[in-house]
Amino acid sequence: MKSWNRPEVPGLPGSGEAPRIWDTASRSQVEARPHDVAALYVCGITPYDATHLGHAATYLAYDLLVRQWLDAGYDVRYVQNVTDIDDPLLERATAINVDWRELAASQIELFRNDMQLLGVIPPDFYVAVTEVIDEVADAVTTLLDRGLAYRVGDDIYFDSVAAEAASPWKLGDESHLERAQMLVLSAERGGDPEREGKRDALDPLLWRGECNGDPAWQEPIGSGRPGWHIECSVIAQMFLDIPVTVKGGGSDLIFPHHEFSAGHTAALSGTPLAELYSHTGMVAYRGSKMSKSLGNLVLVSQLVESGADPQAIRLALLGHHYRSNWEWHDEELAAATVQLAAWQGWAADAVPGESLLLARLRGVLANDLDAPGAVRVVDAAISAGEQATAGDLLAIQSLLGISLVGA
Ligand code: 5CA
Ligand code: ZN
Repeated sequence: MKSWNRPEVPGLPGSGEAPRIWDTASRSQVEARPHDVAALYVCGITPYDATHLGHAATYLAYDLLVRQWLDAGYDVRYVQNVTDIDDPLLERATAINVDWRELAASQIELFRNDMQLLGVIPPDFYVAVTEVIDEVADAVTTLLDRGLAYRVGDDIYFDSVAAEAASPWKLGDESHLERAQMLVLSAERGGDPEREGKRDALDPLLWRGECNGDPAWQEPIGSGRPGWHIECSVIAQMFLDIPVTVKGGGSDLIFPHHEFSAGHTAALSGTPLAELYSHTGMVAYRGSKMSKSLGNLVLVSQLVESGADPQAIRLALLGHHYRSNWEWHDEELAAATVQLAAWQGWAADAVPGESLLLARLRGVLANDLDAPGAVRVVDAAISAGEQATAGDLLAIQSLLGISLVGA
């Protein structure tokens, strides 16, 4: 599928370092040092109610990671999926009486526009699940053949216990959750621990047999559609060498989604999915996590329509560390607009010359993508009366994605 236009990312003098990123699995900061190409897989949207500021903050985090890798001289291969067939999308389409394909297409287009406005680096491969149904069905066949999947009625489930015995994967290695917590989260996040006939309550669905007139694809394993975790496992393996350097997404995906995507991948390939599992914090609004199901959304497109400068939205988001859980307040946009104007005023007087800020920016960003620290570096230079240089503006554009050149 087409993604969106790439922002200009100027090359900078010298080179930065591979960043140290928090790894959920090892519970430590790990240098995200690619062996050859930096391979990044980030879980994409389920296309309805896009693009809220929580989505934007998550994709901005991985945009910063890509910028760090580019600055360190690595080639990057970035893959993002779109969950364009899943229960919540179908439910919404039914509720508003729109064809699910139309709903998905319009929301994906909105997301592309928003990402482009925010200057987010696009994935090299932007892949919808509906583009890879045959490959998902093949993977499910392989798991069935290996005795790592089983049927319950027309549905097919992953046999977690058998997969643990047959692969390097262990349930809980990534999330470190107790089984009781896993059962609760599974029920909350699309799983069905109560379903009769499963070998283990946590076993996730790989293939949903056709039911209730829902969309279905005719495949040798039966007519149906993919489960959730298998899509990211299959797309990652199709487009990237496994293990990928970083697998990313919001912290609401740690369990069950990322844990089981890793399980499916290990069961299919014998190899762990990723070297490093990275997760972003959750953005809240009016007291709760911003989410489609609660409806407490602030959409990028609405802010832009009401006159916000997308660069001010970006700057507001950069002011929060990607791993923190934080709450959006309406005043943040006004504050970031003032801040952006101060940066632009400083930039307007730039003189030719190298960047005096570059080393400082590289230093803070290499430390787990500390964007708030990088923003403070610029603010401090401005308050200290440091003269802007052309090099500073390029450094800010390249590493933070805020373009002050010609502002
Ligand atoms: N399609 C699946 C992933 S395969 C999905 O979770 N889609 S989503 O539309 O619900 O979320 C898209 C991305 O935004 C995910 O990485 C998710 O973790 C992240 N996300 C969702 N809500 C928030 C939030 N309030 N704050 C930060 N990130 C969020
Ligand atoms: Zn995913």
